[in-house]
Amino acid sequence: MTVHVVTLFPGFFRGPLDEGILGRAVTEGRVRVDLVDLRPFGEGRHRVTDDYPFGGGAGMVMKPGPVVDAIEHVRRADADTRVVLLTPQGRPFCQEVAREFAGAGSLTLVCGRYEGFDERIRAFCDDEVSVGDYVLMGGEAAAWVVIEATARLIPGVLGDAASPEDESLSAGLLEYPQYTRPREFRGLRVPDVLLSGHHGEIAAWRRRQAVIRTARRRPDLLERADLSGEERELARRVLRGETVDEG
Ligand code: 6GU
Repeated sequence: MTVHVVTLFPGFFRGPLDEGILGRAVTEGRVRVDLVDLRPFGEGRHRVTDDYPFGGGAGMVMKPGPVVDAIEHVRRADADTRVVLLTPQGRPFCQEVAREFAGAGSLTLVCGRYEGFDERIRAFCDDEVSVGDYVLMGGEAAAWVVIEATARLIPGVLGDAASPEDESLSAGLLEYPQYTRPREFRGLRVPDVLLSGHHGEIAAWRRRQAVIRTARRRPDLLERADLSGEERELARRVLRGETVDEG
């Protein structure tokens, strides 16, 4: 897949792109990241990209001209790219949106700095996403989150053995507890079932733990989770604060 990133800070992405799994995916040609510096699209001798808000108020606003010129520059080279504005006002980015983006072939992530974008920029984008209900100083860190979550779903990026979508996550649940050696650490033991070698029992224990953990920590996820009747009842009991068999 190709990801174009429109940004005033292309250097933000260079270090992380040279490292780790994403770096390898880029080297192997599975992911192409095209950093588009917004500065040359700025206006006047100083290549200005922001200005004072009409009507007054604190902070600066991204000017429409430079941002839309940069978007059109990308679209001329890659007509089918999906242009996504990064803004706390966008639709919440989640695993489902990452899946959608991974299937898109080409994405253009538009990062802003300052207090916001001129409203007219929105008409030139296909989508808007937010990575959470907090305010960042700019869209770059949000763009990196989108790139990470999306790229790992591209076939081959995680290597052949790893499956990018864990079963519990794709069912809309939190991950079950994981353990590795040693069997006992400072008096804390690994649950016996995981040492039993009974794959059916292990799978059942993990699924049950995922349901219990989701009910305790993220009850908001339960509504959309893919649960059996029995699992729904287990979740309801956890929510009511009843003691349940943890297996
Ligand atoms: Cl996408 N951008 C900025 N600037 N802040 C955010 C965000 C995006 N998502 C959450 N906070």
